[in-house]
Amino acid sequence: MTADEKILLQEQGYLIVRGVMDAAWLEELRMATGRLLELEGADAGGEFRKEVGSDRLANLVDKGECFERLVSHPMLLEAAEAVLGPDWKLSSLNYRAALPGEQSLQPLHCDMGLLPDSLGNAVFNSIWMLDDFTPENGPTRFVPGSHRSGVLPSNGSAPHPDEQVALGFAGDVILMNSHMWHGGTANRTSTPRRSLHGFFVRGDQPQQQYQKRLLRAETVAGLSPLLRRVLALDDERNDVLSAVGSGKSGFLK
Ligand SMILES: O=C(O)CCC(=O)C(=O)O
Repeated sequence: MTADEKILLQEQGYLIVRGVMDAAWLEELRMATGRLLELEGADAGGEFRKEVGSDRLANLVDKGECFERLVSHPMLLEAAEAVLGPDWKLSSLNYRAALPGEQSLQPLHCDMGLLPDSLGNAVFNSIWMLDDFTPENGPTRFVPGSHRSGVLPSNGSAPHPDEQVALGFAGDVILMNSHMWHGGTANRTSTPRRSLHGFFVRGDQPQQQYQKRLLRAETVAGLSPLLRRVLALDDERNDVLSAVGSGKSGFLK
């Protein structure tokens, strides 16, 4: 990331990076998520939560090498550090597809319902576009600068006068300070709008999905030192945090 990109992320709260996933990786991610949706059926997303009007998958680091590659992407880690400082960790990797037919807006929210505190920012998110995000197919909406407002959105279900939508092409990635108010919109097309959410928190916060408990032994055995660091597997704070509140979330993520 350039210094200007980091400043944009800091100031407006988000940045859209073009063409991060090439055609082969995109296809791999689409195939893998499609297979998992079929395989998991009604249980899909169950390690976290289900949401009316969307397909969800959770705990994806445990479900394929293409996902491990995503959460350890150097640009992603640099952006997480730019927002959270050096004490960051993966909170979860989930899939979300806005489905045709659901007309309501997902409420605007800050991830985990958190405001920045005396230690700074606590949440960072990235949205990986597996399809083009168009005005019609349920692109993410957000209120630029709201991460510096010091308050949570009060009527998140309504459109906000200052909201914008993140448009882009399959392969692009939205990086965001997820104290910035954001949410999903309605998909008015006939096909799902697919994405992956790589969500990070500051080290003193619980992981949404406690990786040490959720990952199978065979997954853990194959992890590189970098991935162990990303997942904070050797960080003992997680054992305590998970006992008091893993999965805590003000809204979704
Ligand atoms: O998929 C999107 O456009 C955003 C979804 C979101 O913010 C969430 O599920 O918490």
